[in-house]
Amino acid sequence: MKAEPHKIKTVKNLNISSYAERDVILRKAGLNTFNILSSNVLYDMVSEGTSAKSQEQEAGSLVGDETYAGSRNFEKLQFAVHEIFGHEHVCPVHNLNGALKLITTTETAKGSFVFSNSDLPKLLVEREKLNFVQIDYANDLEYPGNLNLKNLETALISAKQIAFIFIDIYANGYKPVSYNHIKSIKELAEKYKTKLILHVSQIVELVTYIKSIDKTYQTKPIKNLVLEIAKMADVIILNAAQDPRCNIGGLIASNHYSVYEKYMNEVVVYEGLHTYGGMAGRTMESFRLGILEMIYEPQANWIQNQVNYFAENLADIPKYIGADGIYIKADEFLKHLSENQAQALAALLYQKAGIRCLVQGKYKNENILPIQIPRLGLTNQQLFHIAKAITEVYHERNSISSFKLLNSPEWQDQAIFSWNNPVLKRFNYECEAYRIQTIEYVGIATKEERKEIAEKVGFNTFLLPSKDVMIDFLTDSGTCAQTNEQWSMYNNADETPASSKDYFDMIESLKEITGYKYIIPTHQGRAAEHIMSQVLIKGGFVPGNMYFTTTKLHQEMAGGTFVDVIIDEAHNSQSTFDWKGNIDISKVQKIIDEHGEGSIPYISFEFSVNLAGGQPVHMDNMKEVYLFCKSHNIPVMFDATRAVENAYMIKKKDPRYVNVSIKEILREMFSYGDGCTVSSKKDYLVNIGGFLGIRDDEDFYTKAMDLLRIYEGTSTNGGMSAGDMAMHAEGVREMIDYNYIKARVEQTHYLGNKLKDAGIPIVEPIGTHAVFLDAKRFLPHIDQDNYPAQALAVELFIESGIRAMERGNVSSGRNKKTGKNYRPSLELVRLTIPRRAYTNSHMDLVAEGIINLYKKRNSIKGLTFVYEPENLRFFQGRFKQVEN
Ligand code: P70
Repeated sequence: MKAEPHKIKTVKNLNISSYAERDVILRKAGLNTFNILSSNVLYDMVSEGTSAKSQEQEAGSLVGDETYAGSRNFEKLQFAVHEIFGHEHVCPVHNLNGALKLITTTETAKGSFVFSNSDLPKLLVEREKLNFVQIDYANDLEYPGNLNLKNLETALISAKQIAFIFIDIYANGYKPVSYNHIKSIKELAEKYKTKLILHVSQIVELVTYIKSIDKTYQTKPIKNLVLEIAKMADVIILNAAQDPRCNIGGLIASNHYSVYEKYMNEVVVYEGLHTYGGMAGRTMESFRLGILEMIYEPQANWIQNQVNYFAENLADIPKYIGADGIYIKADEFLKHLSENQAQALAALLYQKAGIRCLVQGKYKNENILPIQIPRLGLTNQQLFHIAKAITEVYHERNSISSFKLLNSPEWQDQAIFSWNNPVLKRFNYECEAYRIQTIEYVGIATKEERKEIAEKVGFNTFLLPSKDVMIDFLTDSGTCAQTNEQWSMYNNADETPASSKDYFDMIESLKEITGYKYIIPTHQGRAAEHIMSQVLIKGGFVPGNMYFTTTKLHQEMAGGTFVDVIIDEAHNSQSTFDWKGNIDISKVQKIIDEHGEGSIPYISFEFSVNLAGGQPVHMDNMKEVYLFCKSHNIPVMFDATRAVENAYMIKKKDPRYVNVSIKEILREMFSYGDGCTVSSKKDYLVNIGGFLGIRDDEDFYTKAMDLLRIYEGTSTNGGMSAGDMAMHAEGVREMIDYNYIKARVEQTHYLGNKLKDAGIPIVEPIGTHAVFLDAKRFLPHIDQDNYPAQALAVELFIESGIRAMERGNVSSGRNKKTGKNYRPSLELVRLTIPRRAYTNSHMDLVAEGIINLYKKRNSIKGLTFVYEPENLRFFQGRFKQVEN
């Protein structure tokens, strides 16, 4: 897969600092990046313990059996280890150090030898008075971790007593060992009657590498190769914070009971009991799930793809490509420095762009600087930017002329340096301002399977099971990823039907943005529409800038008639006017001329108009409409569901607002209205919720509150849980962040521009929340009564697993009197982009799928109804294909 086989579930906001701030921070840290506080780091480029977890792993950390002995989590962990590694006896440890300690302290024959391909166990081996011997490498270009077997055998022969052979299967993170080599070493271990201990923390990365360069293994599942390799060992040690993507934890496993027994007895001295080994129950549960998940092929391939992508963007840089990132040859990068090249480069990268890389272990003059990628934690867009920063530093490398040690440290983390204060070019950060915290796997069905599924659900994308959908662009409603801050608010909420602090938090956050006196929470947007329509409409006409299904329905249920007053350009999918959401005041004047101003209960004014293609309203239009309505005593009620996207477009396109904050723009927008209904599931960054805002009309407020108590919930929750209100309060604070909203809208534009450049007919300008395919131009051979947009949405799913929504003839329904379809001017497929949930790699995949489909568009068939509900038929309708 060319994109992540998962979407984003939760995110962690990044810390963006200025060049001047970093200068101060770096000095304070003695130019040693280890000592920089994480809250001052933009990108922590270390792979250990930093990976994104799956939502299942995250959930696992809530089902810990926190007991001293015989934890359920340990039992389950044992099963997973047996299934994936084939070893029966498991000794849990608190981390990799714990594992190294056990394998060395259990060797009681002092002076016996440990032979290794990595210096990982060296310190502990020597502390235990064993002899550590690092065997020479074989200089194998593909497998630089392979040893010179002759030298190993000679060493084995000459050693009086051998403790074990230790093989790090991906030595130092960039020296992989081959399958056959491990086999040969196992044979030697048997021949010389010693144990082979494999360090398998990056075994999936090794196997993925082996598969990518060696045809023999290409078609072999990762699972099988992992099992085969692990079974060759007498003992495996595993760091939970590597391939299993946990933050801490580890284990030792073996098939020999006698070996395991020693560990089991020793584990109580250093780690804990043999059934928890220094890990919390919840850690074992996340660990277990991580072990089961890590062999998932699309995920393993994605991790490797990212490493390769990162490396490709660092073409000029002297480096090794490793298991989890790239390893810069700092001594070549900073050739002109005579010492501390890796440490100096780490300082430069932090100063440049807030990137933190580490040099760890015993202090020495280090020449390799690892730049590891937190697994699943970053997007390719971010990696691209990081690579760009590194490349810029490479071109500016001569700005540094010295990097001197000022103390005599034993360890790298103790070192303090001074330098010549190099001055670097400023680096502009233009990326998602968050990193990925947890992920949710997406559906992976084959094309053939999808074909069957589409038929089964009557060619209606609303009826597709989400588990079979790869990229879900059905809606941007309630589908956004949450931040850690939102979750912590949720967890801290006071659940009560009475007055919770969270209710007040939500209300105050919205008063601050809208400037309205009354804010009434509802469970979602249509509930607010219902209440407002019931209070304000007593017959008459409700002008609006294009209909929205639920809005119009509630107006009609209250006895009103919707009248479309959007400017004509909005109905032309090819018009490129920037403000297609504007209201044409002359159309409102016409209603007044014909029926009198008293016939209009209010004007329904939507921001960033959904069904026009996500088109914004100009600030002057809001002002003019408001002044016009005021002079006719007509209230202006906004549908402010996508207010922030509209505000962003104003900032971007109206030169008067370039330096005005999103919050101030919003305040001005809301000032041109008397109230609003909102589905908070969109711009307000929550999965559920909505509200009704009223500027100051007390009578309206009192009546609305009565209905709220009848239809929704209590007066202080409106049918929302305190947790959801707490998340909402935080969502409002986050939605006005310029970096966030910019990345959000620009992602939509990124996809739109890709399609446009490929000649795909889309609605222009590109919307803020969605890209709309123009089905009339995409499928000119299908008559509108054979629902081209519906047919296109279905084919898109079959072709590439993308789920989109029809917004055309099916959605607009039939004229009840004539029985004929309305045949609206816009016959569209909406590709709606959830907030913070997908990456630009997903956008690339979607664009590719649509372009492929466009090439075979002539083979796409129209549809007819086989089941047609009377109301909102797009939700439940079923179709069959017709011959064109
Ligand atoms: C969408 C969603 C909801 C929505 C909206 C505007 C501008 C109000 C609402 C209702 C969900 C949807 C709803 C009906 C048909 C298809 C999809 N739009 N105003 O995907 O809010 O859903 O919270 O009750 O866009 O566009 P709520």
